[in-house]
Amino acid sequence: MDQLDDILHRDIDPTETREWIESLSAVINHDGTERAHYLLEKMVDSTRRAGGYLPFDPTTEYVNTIAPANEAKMPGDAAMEWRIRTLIRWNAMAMVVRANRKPGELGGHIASFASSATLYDVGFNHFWRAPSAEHPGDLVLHQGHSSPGIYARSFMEGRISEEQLDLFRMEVAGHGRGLSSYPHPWLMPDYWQVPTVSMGLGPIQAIYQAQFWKYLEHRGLMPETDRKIWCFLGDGETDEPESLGAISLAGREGLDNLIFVVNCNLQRLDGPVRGNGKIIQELEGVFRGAGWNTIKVIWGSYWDPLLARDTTGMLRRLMMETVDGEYQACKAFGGKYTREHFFNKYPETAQLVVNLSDDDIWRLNRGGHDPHKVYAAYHQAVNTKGMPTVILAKTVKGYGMGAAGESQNPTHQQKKLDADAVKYFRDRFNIPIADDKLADVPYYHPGKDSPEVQYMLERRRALGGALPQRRRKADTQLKAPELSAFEQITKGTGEREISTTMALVRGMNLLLRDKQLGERVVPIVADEARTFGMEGMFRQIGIYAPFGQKYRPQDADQLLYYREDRRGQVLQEGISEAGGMGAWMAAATSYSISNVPMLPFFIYYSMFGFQRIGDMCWAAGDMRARGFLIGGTAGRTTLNGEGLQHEDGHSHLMAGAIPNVKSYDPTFSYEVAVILQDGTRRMMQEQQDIYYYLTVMNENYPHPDMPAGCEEGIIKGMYLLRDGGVSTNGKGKTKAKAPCVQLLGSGTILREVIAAADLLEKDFGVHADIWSCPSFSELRRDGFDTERWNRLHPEAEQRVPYVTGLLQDRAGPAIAATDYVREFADQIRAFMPDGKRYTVLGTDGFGRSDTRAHLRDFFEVDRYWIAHAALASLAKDGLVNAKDVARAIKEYKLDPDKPNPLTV
Ligand SMILES: Cc1ncc(C[n+]2csc(CCOP(=O)(O)OP(=O)(O)O)c2C)c(N)n1
Ligand SMILES: [Mg+2]
Repeated sequence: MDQLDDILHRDIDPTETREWIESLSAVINHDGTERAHYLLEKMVDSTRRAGGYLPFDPTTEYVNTIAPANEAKMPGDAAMEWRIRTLIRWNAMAMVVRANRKPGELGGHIASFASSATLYDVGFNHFWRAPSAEHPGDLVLHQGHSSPGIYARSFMEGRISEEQLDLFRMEVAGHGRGLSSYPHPWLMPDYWQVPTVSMGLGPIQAIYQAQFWKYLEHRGLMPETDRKIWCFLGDGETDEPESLGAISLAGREGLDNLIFVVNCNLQRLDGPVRGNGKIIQELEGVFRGAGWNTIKVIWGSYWDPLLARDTTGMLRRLMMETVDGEYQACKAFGGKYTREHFFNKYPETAQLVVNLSDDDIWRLNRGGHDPHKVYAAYHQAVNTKGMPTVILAKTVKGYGMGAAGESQNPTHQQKKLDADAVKYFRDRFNIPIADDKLADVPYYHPGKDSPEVQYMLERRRALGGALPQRRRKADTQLKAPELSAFEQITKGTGEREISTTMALVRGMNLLLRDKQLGERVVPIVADEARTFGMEGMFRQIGIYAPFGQKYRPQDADQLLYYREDRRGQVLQEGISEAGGMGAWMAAATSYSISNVPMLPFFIYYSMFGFQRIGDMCWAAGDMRARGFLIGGTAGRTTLNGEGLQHEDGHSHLMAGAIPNVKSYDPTFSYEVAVILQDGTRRMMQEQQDIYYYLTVMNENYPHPDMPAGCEEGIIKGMYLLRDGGVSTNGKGKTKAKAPCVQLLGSGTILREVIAAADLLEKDFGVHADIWSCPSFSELRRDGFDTERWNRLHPEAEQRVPYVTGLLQDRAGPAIAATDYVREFADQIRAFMPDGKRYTVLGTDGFGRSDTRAHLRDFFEVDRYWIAHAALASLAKDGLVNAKDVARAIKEYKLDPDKPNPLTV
C-alpha cells in the first residue's frame, strides 16, 4: 500500500503532468466533461491492456466534490438565515441546559445539533416540502439526538410554546404537551414521523421507504412526483450494520428519491470515529461502490482561495495525509495550533497562509457549516436522476461551544453549561440577551412579527407548510371483508391435512381477491416464499422489479413461473430479514406518510423475527405501524429438522412486550380466519394503531369446522373447544364423580393436549375440558388490566378477569402446554380462580434436530407428558393417588431420570 501510495503521489515529471492536464482542460472546454471521461476511461483501459496494475480506487481527492465554479447559488437572504440559525442554536442549547438545571437527571444533547444546524437549516429554508394540495411532501428522518434543534425551530415558528420547551423530556408531567427526548411518533403523533434514535434504524428505514414509494408509483397507487426522502445520520452511526447494510439495494434500484446526509463531525460518543483514518473517505468508497452519487462537502468557502492558489498540489496532499484525529485537534486547539501542526508541515502550505492571522486560520470553515456549500450539494442531490445521493458533510461537533465542548472528546454528553460557557455561546452568536439575564439561560424569541420569524414563515409557506408534521389517519377508510368471505378456511378440511401456514396463505389470497383491499395487500418475503407455499403468488400477482424482467425465467414453461414485473405486488427482499421488516414498516406506515393505506404481510422464519430484528419491531410499534407480521415455521418442536438456531420457542414473549402488538398462536384454520378478519377490520377500517403477530406452523393435520360462537373467544385469547361435561354448578364442586382437569393449549401442541385428554379418559377415567388459547398474551393483558382496575376501585363491584371467568366454574386443576417456553403459558397464572392449581409445560432449552415425536418427548410436551402432568396435578390435589402417577410414568414409558431439557 505504501509503495502504491508513493507511486500515486510522487510526481517524477511535473512538466509532463501539467501538459496532460492542460490537454484535458482543452477537451473539457471544447467537448465537455463527458468526453473527457470517455478519453480517460480509454486511457485507463489501454494502460491495463499494456499490463499495468491499476488498482480500484473508489475515493477522490479530499476536497469538495462540487468545484466552486459548478456550485448552484443559494437564493434568499444569507445574513438573515444566519441570524435565524443563531437563535435556533441558542434556544436548542437553552432547552437542554435548563432541563438539566432541574432536579431529575433529564439529559439531552447540545453538541450534535450544534454540528448539524446548518445542514437542517438549508433544508428547512429551501428544500423540504410539507404535504399540501400541490405536493405529497418530502419525508425527513432526523438524527434522533438533534431533536432540540428541531423543537427550537418550531418554537421560533410559533408551533411550540416556551412552556413546552421547558417540558423537554418531561412527558409525564407535561400531560401530552411535553417534548419527547427523540423522535417518537407514539408520544408526539402529530409531529414526528419516524423513530430514528436507535442508531442505524433511520438509514435502513429510509432506504425501504424510498423503495416503497417507487413501488407505490409503479403500481399506480401513488402519482409519480419528485418527492424525496432525506435521511440524516451521524458518522459514528454508520458503524451500525443497519446503516450501510442495505445501501446496495438503493444503488441497484436507482432510488433517486433518496438522499442521505451524513453529519461527519468526526466524533461519536466516546471519541473520534476514525481517529487514525478519514471517515469521509471511507464512506465515499463504500457509497460509490454501492452505486450512489456521492457528494463530499468538506471545506467551506474560506478555503476556496487557498485551494485556488495550491498550484503545487501540496495543500491537497496535506489534506489527504491528515487523519481525522488531527483534524479534530485543530478545531479543539485553534488557529495557532492549526498553523503549527497543519499548515507548517510543508513549506508550500505554510506559505499559503503566511498572510493569514491565527484568527483567520481559525475561521477557515468546514463545508457543513457553510450554507452556500450545503445548498449547492442539496441542489445537486435533488436534481440527480437514476441514483441515490449521499452527502458527506464535514462539521465540528459542539460547534460554537468553545472550551465547553467544541471538538472535545466528551462533548457528546455535555449538557450542563456553566455561566462562562453560556456567555461564550451568547457572544459567539450575538444573541441579544443582557449579562444580568444570562444566569437563567432564557429562551430568545424575536417576536412573531419580527423579520426573522416572518422570513421563516414565508419560507415554509412557499414549501407547503410546517415541518415536521405527521398524519394520524389516512383519508381513505378501507372496509374489511366479512368473516363469511373467509369461508374457505372457516370450513373444516375434512380428512385433508393442511398446515396453519397454508391456511394463512389461503386467507391472504382471499384478501387479495377483495375488490377494494386486494391491491393494498403487500406480501413481503425474505427469500422464503417457497418455504411458506407462496410461490403461487409469483405468477398470480408478480414479484416487484423496478426495471421489469429482462430475461426469460428458467421455469417460464411452468404454470407458476418466477415472474418479475415493474408492477409486481410481492416484495421479494432477498435474504434480509431487516430488509423485509424495513419494507413492511414502510408499507405499514404508508397510511400516514403517503396517505395511502396498505396492508402488508411479512412472512419469515419466526426465529429470525423479533429475536433478530427486534429493535425494528419495537420502532414499528412506536411509529404506529399497521399490518401483519407472520412468524412462519414456528414452534420449537414443530419446526423439527432445522435444529437449534431455527426452532423458535420465545418470539411470543418478545412480541408480547410491545404494547400495541396483538400476538396469536392459532391451531386451526378458522382461528387464523377470525384473527385475519378482525385485524383487517381494526387496522384498515377503524384505523387503530396496532399491529399483529401470528405464528403459523408447517405441520399438516385436518382442521375442523369453526364451532359456532367462538369468534370472541379467539380474539380475547381463549375459548372452550371441547366440553368434557365437568362443569360445576356450585363453586369447586363437581357433578361428575370422576376426577376432572382443565387442559389448555395453543398452536400445534393443542393437538397433543386433545390427544392427552383422550388418554386420560381411556387409561385413567379422568374427564377433561379442552381450551384453545390462541393468545396467552392477550389473556395476560386483560388479567392485569382487570386486576389493576379492581385495586383502584376497592368499593366498586369487582370485575372478573376473562380467564378467571372461564375457569371458575370448571372442576379440577388446569394444565397448559405449548410449543413455547413455559413463561408463555405461565402468563395467566395470576388469574387462575382461587385454589385452582396450574401446571405449565413448555419447551425451555436449546432446540435440536429430530422428528417431531422425538422432540416433543424430549421437551416433555407430548400427549404422554401432558397426561402425566395432569395426573400429577390431580394427585397433589388428592384427587388421584401417587400410584396412578407412577403407573402413567411406566405405561407411557417416561424416563424419571431424564435430565431437564433446559440443561442439555
Ligand atoms: C443502537 C444504539 N446504540 C447506541 C446508542 C447511543 N448513542 C446515542 S448517540 C451516540 C453517538 C452518535 O455519534 P454519531 O452517530 O457520530 O452522531 P453525532 O452526535 O456525532 O452527530 C451513541 C453511541 C444509540 N442511540 N443507539
Ligand atoms: Mg459524529
